[in-house]
Amino acid sequence: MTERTLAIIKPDAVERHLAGKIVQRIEDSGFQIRAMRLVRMSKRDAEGFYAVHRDRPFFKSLTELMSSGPAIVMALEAPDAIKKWRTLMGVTDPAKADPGTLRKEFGQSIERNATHGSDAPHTAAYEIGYFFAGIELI
Ligand code: IDP
Ligand code: MG
Repeated sequence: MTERTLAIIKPDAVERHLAGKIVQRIEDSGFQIRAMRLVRMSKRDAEGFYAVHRDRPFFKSLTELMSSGPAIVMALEAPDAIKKWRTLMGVTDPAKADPGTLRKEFGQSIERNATHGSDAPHTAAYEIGYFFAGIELI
């Protein structure tokens, strides 16, 4: 089933000039990019985006990172896009991610792990809507 997911190239990866390589991997993997924008989140924007994690010990540091510089937000489309993108990213902690995954290759720590991906259809819908108006989705 064709599906959409929200992908983010996080500020740690944009700052390290890894965006081009990551977009290349997305295209090579067969995703259609349906929307894409460079966004500088405010602290409040990042807190809203990661609201499900507000009680976690890393919330403050995570939202500081996400608002520390520009990120690239994308709506990606493919059959089974949510799972497919999470597989390409690898697990949260780069040290535990499979070889060849984006987080293994480009992540620096469990927090500075280069990319974000939605984890379920309802979060994908919410997260795509957080950054893109319907008219911006191609
Ligand atoms: P996910 O990005 O793989 O879905 P989540 O558990 O949803 O992982 O966590 C959201 C983000 O919070 C992670 O991508 C990572 O940047 C950060 N994070 C998760 N767990 C930790 C932790 O134990 N320490 C520091 N940062 C963390
Ligand atoms: Mg998550």
